[in-house]
Amino acid sequence: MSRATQAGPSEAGAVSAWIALGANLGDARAALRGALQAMAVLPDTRLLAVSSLYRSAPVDALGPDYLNAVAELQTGLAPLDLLHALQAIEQAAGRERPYRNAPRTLDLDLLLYGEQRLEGAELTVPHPRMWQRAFVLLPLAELRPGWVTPAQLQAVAAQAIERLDAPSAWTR
Ligand code: A4P
Ligand code: MG
Repeated sequence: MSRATQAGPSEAGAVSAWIALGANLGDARAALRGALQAMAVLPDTRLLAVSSLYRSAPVDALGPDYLNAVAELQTGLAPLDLLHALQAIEQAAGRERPYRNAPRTLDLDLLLYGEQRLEGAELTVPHPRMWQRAFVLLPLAELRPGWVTPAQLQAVAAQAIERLDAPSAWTR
């Protein structure tokens, strides 16, 4: 795990948010690195920590293997404002949505927003499918040791996933 130490925006009212990063089209590693840089400069937000980089076989999807990671933000943005900011970063990376679970240049999903539970037309938090996915739980467990349980990790143990790079190796 890499944890930033530099001072950021005011922490009053800020919340920790965990973001799943994924890509399986184009230069996926560059897309994920670009997404980290873009999230780090969102208003009232700082990048607190980044997981290792993983390669994973598509889950409920076809196409090439994915690169996946998880990042922790501290943000004063409201949940929907954060979602819209993440969607703008996806669009800037050339994201297209021809059909459900299509291969993508960049996907940024909001996994957790503090302790909040939200169920709206645009946003469900915690992300409803996160517990079924090794490509989410393994990197998240790096950033929140003890929060993801051994039983939850065991439940996704059959999924094909490989840790490629430590945070310091892929984010620099
Ligand atoms: N939405 C609701 N809640 C959220 C949330 N917590 N975070 C809505 C992000 N978006 C949320 O998302 C569709 C709609 O979900 C949005 O309009 C938003 O309002 P999208 O990004 O357009 O499409 P998507 O990412 O394909 O949808 P979804 O449902 O998030 O897909 P999944 O279930 O995340 O699956 N296999 C591997 N190995 N690695 C992957 O990264 N990703 C998927 C995508 C499938 N298989 C994969 C991977
Ligand atoms: Mg998505």
